[in-house]
Amino acid sequence: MIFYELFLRSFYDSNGDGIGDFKGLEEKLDYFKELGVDTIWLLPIMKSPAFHGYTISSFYETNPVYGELKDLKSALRKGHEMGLKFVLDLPINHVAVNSEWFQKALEDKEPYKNWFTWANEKTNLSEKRHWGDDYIWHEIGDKYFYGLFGPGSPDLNFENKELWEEMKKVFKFWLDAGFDGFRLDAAKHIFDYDAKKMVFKYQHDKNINFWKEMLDYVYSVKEDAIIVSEVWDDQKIVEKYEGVFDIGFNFPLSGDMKDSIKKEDTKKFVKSLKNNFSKYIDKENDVETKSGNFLTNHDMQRLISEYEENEDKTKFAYSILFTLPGKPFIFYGEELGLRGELVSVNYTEDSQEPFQWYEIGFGPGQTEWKGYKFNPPYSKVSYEHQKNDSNSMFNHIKSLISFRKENNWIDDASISIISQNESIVKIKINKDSHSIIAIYNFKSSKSLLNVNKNKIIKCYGI
Ligand code: ACG
Repeated sequence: MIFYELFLRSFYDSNGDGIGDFKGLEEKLDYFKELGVDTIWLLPIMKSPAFHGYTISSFYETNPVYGELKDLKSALRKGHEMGLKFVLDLPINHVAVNSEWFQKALEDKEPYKNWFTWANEKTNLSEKRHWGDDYIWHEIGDKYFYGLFGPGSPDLNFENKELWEEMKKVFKFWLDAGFDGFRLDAAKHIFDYDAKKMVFKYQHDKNINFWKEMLDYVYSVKEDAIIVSEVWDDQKIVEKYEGVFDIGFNFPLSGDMKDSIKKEDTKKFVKSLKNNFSKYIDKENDVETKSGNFLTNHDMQRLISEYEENEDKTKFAYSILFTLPGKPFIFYGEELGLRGELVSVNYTEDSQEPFQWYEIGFGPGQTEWKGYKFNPPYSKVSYEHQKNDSNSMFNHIKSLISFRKENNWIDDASISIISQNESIVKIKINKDSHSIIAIYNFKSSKSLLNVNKNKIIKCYGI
């Protein structure tokens, strides 16, 4: 199973308004087949005032700029016929300020007013969240509400059991629409405010209890639902959620892997394999929550920008990614080496520029919802330019995907570290009668994945 994280707005525009849409998705499903990925993680597509869709104004409606529910269903149906699966990003921790739920709550209407958390005279209104420098209480009219992700997105108060039932309806609605599973946004945040002590505080046990009930319900509707969770934290916290979800993003590994390649030093990578990937080391069949392996996502800067446009490092990083057990994820456009730098995790437009179909920057289906800041026309990041160039990023990633599909046993393999020094790491990847030796050279001068017949892979670095 190879995941492709897709931002619909930037993908393919069927009606000429410059914004990617469901019909465009349907028209371009063959692109995923060509690349070789098989499971599409769609970033939020519900009604939302925000470009990214993470603040939802109605959980039961599609964003009209993307099209109608019937268009979405049609795209999913056709995708299924082609052997693709679809996972929906579902941010349920909060809603949009302009949502009917919050607007009714502001008018003190039942039951909505209890669906949010309001400050009282004892609340510390200057409390900030533990990362970054943002306040968590926001003024509106004569009230203050709790909104961890900013003034545009009041948190839902899941102390209220009615909301649990409401969320089950939301899950069912989107499963019925044809989704095969969910990417659970902000999974550690459902309970992160301690109402008794009146402070921000993660309550992981309560989160786990909540997710277990939700997932029991999801599996009762769709037995083989695919569940991916986002718990962005260090290993100690991630481990608490082991076994709750099918797949969990491995944020620590991602960071360490990128850093090692950047610094041309294996130390962090090896440390991370031992600490954050330990469930795969020298063990078999011991993994409950599979490691979701990725290098970048929509909250991060693009990989090639992280490496100051060094294409060899970028290719090398993907070579490693596709040899590791677990489930590989690729963020749309990485296969073309799209660029994008982020000034802040609160402003992510710059890593989500339009997917470039044509070298001249426009043509049928090309999205143009925002101007190019990092990927101007003629910068050789288009599909058109890369598809026939055997050395392109596109063809590198395509061959890695094809390698991984031929060796899909790697998903559930275990690894042993055979040797390591500051330049080279040698590992054995093992499952039943299969085995491969991978040699990663962090200081070499070429970048390629070399698989030879006797099952030794050499990934050269920079
Ligand atoms: C998800 C989505 C994101 C979305 C939201 C809200 C959540 O992917 O696009 O924002 O719906 C935190 C949350 C994540 C969240 C990111 C953006 N991502 O936990 O759920 O913020 C620290 C914190 C993390 C934090 C991370 C962000 O612990 O909680 O993620 O920083 O930088 C080491 C440490 C690790 C530390 C990292 C980084 O690895 O171990 O703990 O993580 O270093 O320092 C969207 C928009 C937002 C908008 C919102 C409403 O993008 O702009 O405000 O929607």
